[in-house]
Amino acid sequence: MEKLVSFVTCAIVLAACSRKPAPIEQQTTPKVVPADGQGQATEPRVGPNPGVPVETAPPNVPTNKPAFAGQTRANAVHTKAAIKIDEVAKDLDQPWAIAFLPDRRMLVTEKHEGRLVLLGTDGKKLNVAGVPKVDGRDQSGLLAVTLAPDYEKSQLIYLSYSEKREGGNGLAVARAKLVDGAAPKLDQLKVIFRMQPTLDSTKHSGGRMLFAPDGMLYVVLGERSIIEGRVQAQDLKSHFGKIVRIQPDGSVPKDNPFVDKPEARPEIWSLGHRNVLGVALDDKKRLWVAEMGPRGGDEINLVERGKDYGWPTIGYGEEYSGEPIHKTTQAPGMEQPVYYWDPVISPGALMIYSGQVFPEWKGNLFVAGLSSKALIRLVLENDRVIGEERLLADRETRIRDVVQGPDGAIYVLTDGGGAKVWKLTPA
Ligand SMILES: [Ca+2]
Repeated sequence: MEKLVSFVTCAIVLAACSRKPAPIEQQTTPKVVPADGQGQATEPRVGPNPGVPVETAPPNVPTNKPAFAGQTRANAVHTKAAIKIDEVAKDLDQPWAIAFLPDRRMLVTEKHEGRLVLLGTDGKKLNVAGVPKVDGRDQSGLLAVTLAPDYEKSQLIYLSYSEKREGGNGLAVARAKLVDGAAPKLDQLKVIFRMQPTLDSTKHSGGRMLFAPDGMLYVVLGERSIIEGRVQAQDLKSHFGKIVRIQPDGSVPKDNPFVDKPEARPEIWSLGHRNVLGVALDDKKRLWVAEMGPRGGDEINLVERGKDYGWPTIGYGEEYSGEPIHKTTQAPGMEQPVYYWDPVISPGALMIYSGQVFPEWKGNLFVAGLSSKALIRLVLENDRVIGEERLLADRETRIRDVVQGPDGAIYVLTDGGGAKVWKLTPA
């Protein structure tokens, strides 16, 4: 049996290796394959050959120089094995996040309508009743869903969403008991956190959440996009442009970095973020984020306690109008991104692979690419990016979320109307 397996593996690797690489200029326009074939193998090789960067377009801000070698435009790497893609769900409406239940059903949020969908392993959908009313305009609505670490005992789930308030809106985090069955519903719903202050903006709420091994919940919070919010990313009196760390009941952990500063909001863990939309832990349980930047300034950051990630003082991008935002790309007391993209890829989510199904992907970062319409793979060594790959680019589809399933397969949630969930396994 072992021999057979290794023969099959070799055959796939050989098949992949014997493909004649196309000239670079042809590969930058990837061939389109039908997007809805069940179990169809896809050609993972999109983009230039190894040894040159994946990104070939000119930067928006060519005067900006990286702070260290490899901070941007890493050389292309290619996955050896072909990938099989199975469509496991379809017809989702503006979905934002997926979370697996222990029995491998999925919870999916639908942003604009504020629907929480319980997705069966057969693809059948049930709407979960009792979701709070959301402000579903523009980038707002029902955002992330996360299970409590003790879900099997408590049945508690956490939702982040934009809520309408007197004088504007803001992100809220609620937890509730998921009552399972033919008519699933939420019970004992309680709001445990409210982003402050209230502001009238439909953009940059952040919203993704993650439980750390110490039981604390990290919630990422955007800076609301408008200038009035943007400047608060450096202000400890505001939650805007911060990552917060709270107890599962919303209370403040005593060891948070700013609890002794009377003027600071005590939930703050890190500051100076624009619009973090991806969070993941690595095998050392460190917090990595993917941050939606301005034009020419998407970032990957390794987030540490109490540190300042620079926005809007420093950065690598510019306004959408082409006007400058930052005077400089570096400043004392402000952290450099591990990696940045100019032009941007528009990260929707971040996942660090730790499964057994794709051995060659272990420890790699996966970014859901919205405007880049790809699943972006980053290979790291000593906390630096040494390779980049754009997977699924042949599907030309915006990708909103990416998670590792309990089975070790990778699940990709596409964006917009008529969205799908794809399951990725080796072909
Ligand atoms: Ca930054």
